[in-house]
Amino acid sequence: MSSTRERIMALLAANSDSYISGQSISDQLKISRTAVWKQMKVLKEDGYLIEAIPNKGYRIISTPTKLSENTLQWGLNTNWLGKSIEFFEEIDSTQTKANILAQQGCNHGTVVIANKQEAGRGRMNRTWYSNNEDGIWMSIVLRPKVLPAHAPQFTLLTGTVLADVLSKKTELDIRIKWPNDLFIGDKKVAGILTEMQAEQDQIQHLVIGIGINVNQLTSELPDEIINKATSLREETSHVYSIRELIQAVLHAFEKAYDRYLDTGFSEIKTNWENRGYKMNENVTYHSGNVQSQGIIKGINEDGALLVQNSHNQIITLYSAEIDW
Ligand code: BTX
Repeated sequence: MSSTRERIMALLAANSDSYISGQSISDQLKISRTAVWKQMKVLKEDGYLIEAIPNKGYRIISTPTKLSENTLQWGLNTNWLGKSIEFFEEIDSTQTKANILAQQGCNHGTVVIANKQEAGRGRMNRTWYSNNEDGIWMSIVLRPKVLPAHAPQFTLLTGTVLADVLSKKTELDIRIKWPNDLFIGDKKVAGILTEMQAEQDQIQHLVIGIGINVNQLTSELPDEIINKATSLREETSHVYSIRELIQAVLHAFEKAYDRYLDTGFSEIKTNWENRGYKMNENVTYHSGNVQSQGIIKGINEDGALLVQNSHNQIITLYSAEIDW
C-alpha cells in the first residue's frame, strides 16, 4: 500500500493542469482536511512549488530538481516498473545493491538509483566512472519467466530502448555497439551491465545496470576515458533533466519489455540491427589466437553477433572478440 504522501502526489500529478480541492483530496484518500494541509506543507518544505487558491484548490507548479524517491515517482507513467524505487545520494554500486535486494526477494520492477557511485562497475569488473551527479546510474531488478539462455536478449532489448530514448531526446544518431554500449560517433555515452541468477531452466532474477553520461563535460572525465567517452551535454550543448530522462527510460523500457514477452525477440532484433554500430562495415575480430576480418551482419536469437567472413560464411561470435 502506498503512503498518504505518495497518494497525494499521484492525485496532484493526475491534476497537474487544473486545481484539485482539499475536500476532494480528503474524500478520495479518506483523510482529514488538516491532514491534507499538513502533507502540502511537507511537500513545500521538500521543494515542491504548490499553488493554493481559496475555493479552487491545489496545483503543483514545479517539482524540486534534486532527485529523491518522491521526485522520481512524480509523473512516472509506468504500470509496474519503478513502483518501488530505492534512491541513494551516494552508493558503492547500484548493481551490487540491486543484487542484494533481489536476493532478499524484492519485487519484479524494483529500481535502484544513485546520484553518485563510488565503485561503479562494468563487465568483467572494469571500472565504470560514475562518481559524479551528472549521469544516470541505475539498476533494474527483473524476474522474467524465460530460459536463462535468453538473458542476453535483455541486454539487447535495453540497448534498443536506450538508443530510442536518447536519440529522441537529443536528435542524435545513437548507435549500439555490440553487445552492451551506446555510442555517439566513436565515443561511448552509455553502458549496460546484465547480471543473472538462475537455476537450470529458470531465471531467478536479472539485474540490468544502466549508466548514461548526461551532463558531464568531457574535460571533467578521468584521463583513462577522456578520448573515448562523451556525454549528451557534450554532444548537444544542452543540459538535461536527469529525472525526466530516467522516467523516459523507465517508461520505454516497460513498454519494450511487455511487448517482448507478448511477441518475442524478432522486433528487437530488427530494431537493434537498424541501430547497430558499424553494421555492414568491416571489422577485425579474434577467434582464439587467430585474427580475422569480416562484415557485421546483425545478431541472432542468442544475442550473438553475426559476421560475414572473406569466404562469405556467417560466423557467430559469442564474446567480445572484436577490435572496435
Ligand atoms: P563495459 O565493461 O562495457 O565498459 C567499461 C569500460 O568503459 C571501462 O573499462 C572504461 O574504458 C569505459 N568507461 C568507464 N566509465 C565510463 C563512462 N562513464 N563513460 C564512458 N566510458 C566509460 C559497461 O561496461 C557497463 C556499465 C554499466 C554501468 C552501470 S551504472 C549503474 C550500474 N551500477 C554499476 O556499478 N554498474 C551499472
